[in-house]
Amino acid sequence: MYNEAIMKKTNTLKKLLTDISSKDKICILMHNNPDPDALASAYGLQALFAHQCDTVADIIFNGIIGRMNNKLMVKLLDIPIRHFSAVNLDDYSHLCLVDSQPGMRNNVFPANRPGLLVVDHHPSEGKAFDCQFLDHQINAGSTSTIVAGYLRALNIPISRKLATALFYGIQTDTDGLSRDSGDLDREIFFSLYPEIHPELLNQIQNPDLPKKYYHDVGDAVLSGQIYEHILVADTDQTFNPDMPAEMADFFLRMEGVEIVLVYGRYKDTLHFSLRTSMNGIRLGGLALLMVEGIGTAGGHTRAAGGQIPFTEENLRAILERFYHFFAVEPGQFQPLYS
Ligand SMILES: [Mn+2]
Repeated sequence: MYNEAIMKKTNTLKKLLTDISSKDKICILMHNNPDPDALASAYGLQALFAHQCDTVADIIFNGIIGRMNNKLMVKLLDIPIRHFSAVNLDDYSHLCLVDSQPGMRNNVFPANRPGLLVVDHHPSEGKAFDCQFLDHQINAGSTSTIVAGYLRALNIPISRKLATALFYGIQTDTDGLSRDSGDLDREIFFSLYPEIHPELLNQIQNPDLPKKYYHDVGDAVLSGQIYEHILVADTDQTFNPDMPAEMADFFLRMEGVEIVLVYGRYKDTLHFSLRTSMNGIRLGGLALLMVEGIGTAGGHTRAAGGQIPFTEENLRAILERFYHFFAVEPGQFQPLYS
């Protein structure tokens, strides 16, 4: 599992961490509205600092933990997170960032501070930043894979709850190794499996859902429009900002559907998600194109998403760009449910 490059990187990391002591205050920042991969990789880095530096690093998030699954993950796996608004980053001697990079619009990493560790697998947005240890593996299916790799290489014990978190992080980011993943993801994923807590994982995967959830499902189904293999749906006002992503996954399972766009409003923000089962479309790039000049976006080849301030004009703009990208017209679409 551990080729020379990984060992070399791990040794560099180990050396860097010898300069950190229990007196240092470490902050592990995740991207806004953290997903399971961000949560798990932050949790893993916390274990790394505890073991190597005998210090308790704080895990900080901004935005919200939206999805039921993610809320349960935090609760059941005892991930100790703090909200950005409740801390002052100036109080920390060292800042780390996982599942994102300084300068990206999906995080609140301060522009005037250098990073200690930055670990990510998303394509760079080309902005330079200062950091002591950068591990940017674009071929990794998840940041959890990279962090679990450090723990393994340094023989750091992984608790059952941490193993469950890392396993779930890889599972969700790679859709069970079926998307944007490679050999290292596979090896780490299977090596973690015997160490997870299956009952807790099952609860996280199958949470109780509020009535409002089914209301949003109804809106999405009733609004669905299909043309050939493309489906577009509107969840309207949603009870949480992850509903478009959840509905996009749901619609991608429909026979014959290979490209999905779902959007919906949460408070004053329009959230949208893109999914495809096809090869050769770079949805992350499409998402950036759709929000150009109006919002933020990111993602991978088969899954991506973004946020824009909600106005009819902005909504029209992102839809036009989406239709234009696939060279289709809204008028060609037929209602899914009639
Ligand atoms: Mn990730």
